[in-house]
Amino acid sequence: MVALQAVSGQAEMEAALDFDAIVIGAGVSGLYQLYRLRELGLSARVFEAGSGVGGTWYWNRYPGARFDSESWTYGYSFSQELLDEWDWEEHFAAQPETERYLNHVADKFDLRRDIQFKSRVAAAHYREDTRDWDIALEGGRHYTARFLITAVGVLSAATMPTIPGLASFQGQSCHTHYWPKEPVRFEGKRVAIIGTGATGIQAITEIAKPAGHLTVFQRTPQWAAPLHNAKITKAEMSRIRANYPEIFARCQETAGCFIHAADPRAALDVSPEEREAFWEKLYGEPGFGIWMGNFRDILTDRAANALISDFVARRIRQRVKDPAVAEKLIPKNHGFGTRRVPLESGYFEVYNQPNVELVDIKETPIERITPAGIKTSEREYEFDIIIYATGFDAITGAFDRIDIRGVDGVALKEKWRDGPQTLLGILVDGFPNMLMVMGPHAGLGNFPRAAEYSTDWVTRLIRFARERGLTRIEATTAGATAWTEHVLEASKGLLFTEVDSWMTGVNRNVEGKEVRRIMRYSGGHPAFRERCEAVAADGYRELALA
Ligand code: NA7
Repeated sequence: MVALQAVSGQAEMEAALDFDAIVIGAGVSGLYQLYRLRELGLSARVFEAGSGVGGTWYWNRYPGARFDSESWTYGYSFSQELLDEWDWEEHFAAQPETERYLNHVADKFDLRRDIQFKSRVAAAHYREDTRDWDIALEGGRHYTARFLITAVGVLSAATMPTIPGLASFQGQSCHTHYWPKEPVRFEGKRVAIIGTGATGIQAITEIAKPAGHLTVFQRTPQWAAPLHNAKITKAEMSRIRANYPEIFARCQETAGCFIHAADPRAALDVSPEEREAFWEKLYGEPGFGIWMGNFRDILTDRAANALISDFVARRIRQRVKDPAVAEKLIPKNHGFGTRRVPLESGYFEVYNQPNVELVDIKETPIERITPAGIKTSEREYEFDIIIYATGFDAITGAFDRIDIRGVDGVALKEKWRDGPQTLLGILVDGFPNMLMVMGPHAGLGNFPRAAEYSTDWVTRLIRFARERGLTRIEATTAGATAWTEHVLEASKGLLFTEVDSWMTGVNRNVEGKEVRRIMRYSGGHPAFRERCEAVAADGYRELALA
């Protein structure tokens, strides 16, 4: 009797809400989360800042944008019908193909009717008396929901450099993330690009082809390696389709949910000849094998890391004709794989073209953007177009840009000032009923594989709560502390923690993001899932449920 009353009380509370759940973001994880919430019979609304679905694949339309995951490992695995009907065109699909795929998913599952486009969430405040979230859009409209689900992605808060004079430039300029839908014409144009991360490297390679003249402003060179992309033939697609169960099973076994798993040998276990032959093979193969399928110790052992770095440096020297330019393109301040390895399709050869110039801005720093172009400490350059490939306020940036407040009005941004604290990258103590799909301290890697798991875990938790008439789900402080400590422990000994990059949360264009932090779980996906399963199997004891 008591239980029945509790449930009917809950029904009244739900009726007063606009939605059972509000999801922020209609990208890879937001779309799938909506699908799962509908299956549970929940009323849900997705707020999406863009005018279409796709998140990363809606925004990043710059020339050359593509993922470095094998396409056939990137698609959703939850629907056999979808797997049966979708043919990937390339082994590593470019942005237009992935955007088409995500639109196909939205249409197939009729997702659009619950997505509100051009709706950027400005604030989300938890209300203890009603155990719900009050969500405000830019422009002022408010909505309420029991659950707030963030599906905001990890690289969605783009950052412009803090260079004086940015607004004074009279030509065209754009951050790669906000690339226009209309084609940009480069023929005969003097083009500048600032930034040589994974994005800059893709964009430079494509824009160098049509541009009249391209000047690349490089602050830090990268250990880029070949992608080896190719079209997928009909016969290959049939083989892939027949192998989907094995492909997805393989992705479940590897640390990063890719098909590539570390070789069990240490680099110094084998002879120099054997090592060289193995690295030649990896350098000639498609995808992230050279990073994730390499000897097990290249990312932990300094000597092994120095050897692979030397191998890749030699390849760069072979590919770039001017030895002085080649030296500028070889990283000196970090070893191979300690930052995200950009995969490229002819990037280094671009510098053999007569219309391409490399400016090392460590030697001659940019002083300001001028109405006509860019002034370095050495000279002034004139441009028609300036492209900013300057990256993102990664992982926590998208959260920081929303005024998220939990119990007693505590701001999430404040709570995470010295680094994220979460339970499983999904829950935060003090922020009841907020669930993060692919939040900080979750495992990164092949995004959709990890996002599907996170979404399913979140969905199971919501089902558990609703079946029991629970209206308040929160990580306990002990649970969040234990997970955060585990995340920090798992990153010990990994060389990437000694290097500034978006993976260690460093972005000097953003105040407060100057120091390195542990932003993601490095223990590998099998261990991550094991921990998540243990929490669920234990009746969610690391959560306070009411
Ligand atoms: P990244 O990898 O963060 O790269 C940003 C680039 O922009 C990098 O070369 C930076 O140099 C450069 N940068 C940033 N700010 C400045 C200023 N103020 N002046 C000069 N140069 C600057 O972002 P991406 O978009 O390339 O890639 C992000 C991820 O998206 C990628 O890893 C994929 O997973 C998808 P720095 O290295 O900091 O010296």
